[in-house]
Amino acid sequence: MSEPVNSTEVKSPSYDLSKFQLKRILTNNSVRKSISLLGTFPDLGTDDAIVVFEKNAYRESDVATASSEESPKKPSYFTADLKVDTEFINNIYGSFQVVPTRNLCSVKSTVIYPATEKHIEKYSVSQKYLIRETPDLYQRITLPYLTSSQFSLEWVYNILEHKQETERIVYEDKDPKTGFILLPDLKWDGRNVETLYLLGIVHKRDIKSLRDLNGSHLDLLRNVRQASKDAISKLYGINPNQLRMYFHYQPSFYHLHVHINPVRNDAPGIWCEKSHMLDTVINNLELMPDYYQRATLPFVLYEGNKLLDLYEQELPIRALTKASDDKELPDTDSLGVAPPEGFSDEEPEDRQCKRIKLGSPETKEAESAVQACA
Ligand code: M7G
Repeated sequence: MSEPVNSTEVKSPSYDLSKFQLKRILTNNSVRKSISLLGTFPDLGTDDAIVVFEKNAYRESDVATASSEESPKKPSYFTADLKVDTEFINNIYGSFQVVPTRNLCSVKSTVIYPATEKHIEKYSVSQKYLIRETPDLYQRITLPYLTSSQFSLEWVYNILEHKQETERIVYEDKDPKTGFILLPDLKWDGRNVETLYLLGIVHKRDIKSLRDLNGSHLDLLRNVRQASKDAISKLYGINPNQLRMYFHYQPSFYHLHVHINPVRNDAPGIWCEKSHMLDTVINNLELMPDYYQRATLPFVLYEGNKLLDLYEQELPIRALTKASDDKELPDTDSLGVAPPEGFSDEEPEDRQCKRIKLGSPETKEAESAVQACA
C-alpha cells in the first residue's frame, strides 16, 4: 500500500529533458501519433525514466485564416512563417511537407522518473488477455495482489491535500463523504477543448475501485456526475449530454476516480473491456446495492504483469485450447435448424458459401482484426 503523505513539502525531481538518453522504444503508436521511450537522465544517475511524446490534436484556431490584411489573432498555419517543401504537383493534386510557426510545433511530453518495472510494463507493447474476475477470484487473487503491489497514490494525495496541481483544480467539493476534486488529467494537453480530459478524484480514501462501490456510495456518485457536468458546462461550454464519464476496471491507481471527456473524441482507454460508464454504475447500484460485490467483471491483463502469472496458476489463460481452435460450426441443415431469416431466398450454394466465409475467416485477417481491437 502506498504510504500517507505527512509532510507539507513535496519534493519533485528536476531533470533536463534534453539530456535524456534512450535505452529503447517501448511503444510507437502511429494512430495516436505517440511514442514511449525508456532511458535515463545520466546527470541524475542510473534510474530508469520513461518519456512519452504525443503530437497535439489540431485546434480550429490553428487553421484560421485572416479575413483582411491583418493576421489571425492566434498562431495559425496560414502565415508568412509557414515553411513549405513541395514534394510534387501532378495535375490537380499537390503533396507538401509544411513546418508551421514555432508555437504550433509543440509536442505534449510526459516524464515518469524514476520509473518502476510496473511503469515500464504499463508503457510497453505486449500481449493482452481477458480475465473474467468472479467475486471469489477477486478476493483470492486480485485483492491480495493489488494490496501488496500497486502504484503509489502519492500524486493523488498531493492533489487532495492541495500540495500539487492546486492551480489546475477546476472544481472542488470539500465534503469528506460526497466531495471530490475535478482537474485536468495528465493526458490532456490543456490546449484543446475538443480533447478535454478531466479526472474527478473523490475525497473518500477507502474506495479502491468499482469493486468496492455499493449503494451507500450513490450520493457520492450522483454528486460527482451532476457537479462535474455543471462545472464543465460553465467553464468549457460543453453540453453535459456530450460528456463521457466512466471508471476503468482495473484502474492503474486504486483510489476512486472518474474519467471525463467529450463523447465526440476517442480518448485513450475508452475500450469496452476497460470502461464502465458512470451512468450504468449508478443504475446498477440503484437496482442492486451490492451489484459490484456480486458481479463477474472482465478486465484485461498484459503479458509481463505478475497478476497474469497468478491467474495462470489457477486458469489456463495463455494456452490455446485445441478443441476450440478445431471446432467447426454445426451444420444447421443436419441439425434440422431452419436457416436464419434473410438466408431463406438464397440458393443452397450461396448459403453454403456464406457459412464458409463466416466460419473460416482468413487467419491473417482475423489476427489483424484482433490486433486492431486490442
Ligand atoms: P486509471 O484508470 O487508474 O489508469 O486512471 P490508466 O487510465 O492510466 O490505465 C488514472 C488517470 O490518472 C489516468 O488517466 C492518468 O493519465 C491520470 N494521472 C496519472 N498521474 C500520475 C497523474 C498526475 O500526476 N496528475 C494528473 N492530473 N493526472 C494523473
